Amino acid sequence: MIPAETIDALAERLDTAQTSRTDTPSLADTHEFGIDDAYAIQAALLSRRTARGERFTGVKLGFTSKAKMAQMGVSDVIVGRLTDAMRVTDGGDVDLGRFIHPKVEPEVAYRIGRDVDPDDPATDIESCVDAVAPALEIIDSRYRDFRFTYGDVVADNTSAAAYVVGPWHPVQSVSNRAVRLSAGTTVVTGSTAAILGDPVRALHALLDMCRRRNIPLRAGQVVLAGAATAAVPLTPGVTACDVAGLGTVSVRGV
Ligand code: OOG
Repeated sequence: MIPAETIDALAERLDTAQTSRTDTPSLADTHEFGIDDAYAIQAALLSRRTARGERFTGVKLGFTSKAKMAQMGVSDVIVGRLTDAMRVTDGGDVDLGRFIHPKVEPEVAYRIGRDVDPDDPATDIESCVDAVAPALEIIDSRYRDFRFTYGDVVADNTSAAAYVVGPWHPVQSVSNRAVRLSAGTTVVTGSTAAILGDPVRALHALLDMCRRRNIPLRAGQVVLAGAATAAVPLTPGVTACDVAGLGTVSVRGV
């Protein structure tokens, strides 16, 4: 592991990049660190935010698509944390000035219905989830030009920046549902099958990550299961995501 003061210094660098909306070069350009260090930097970064009064509202998974894993040369998902400062109301406005170079991804969200004990081997993650919804995730890498290594992106809270959750539905299978993202004149279509083959697999991958990375999951928290298409730039105007059978979630960039 790299020294604790280096962990803190790198967390501060990422925090400042976000709060000042100024990108920063890849940490890996100047530092050698492993994936455990990267999660320690992420935890230090989130501690700075909770010290400022932000509350955890959930978690997100990344690299859940084969294309993204192949692009990054990894075979594992990544996990980041969501806070109340990142939550945007369905149909609400989001100030684009908050971000450096935001992109948006269509997703599926699950709601945790009761606290999850990751250390209990008998935990059945599917039975801990009570609702499912269409969602949008806004990603905004703090790194220049979205250029990062696997460790970099984990340290940077997996590029998480904001999220919007649409109408909740009783939990059900959402495998192979058509997904449509419209952002200004850009329309992309895909399927929930892009999320590890079936978004329910994201829940199992998440439980495994929570065990390995000591991340608690509490009743009421949200799980963003991963992107159903490639990310597109978030631009002024309405961006909407429709997931067949779950309806639409939208946000207006201003
Ligand atoms: C990293 C985060 C990607 C996903 O769904 O794979 C992500 C990035 O591309 O900035 O959230």
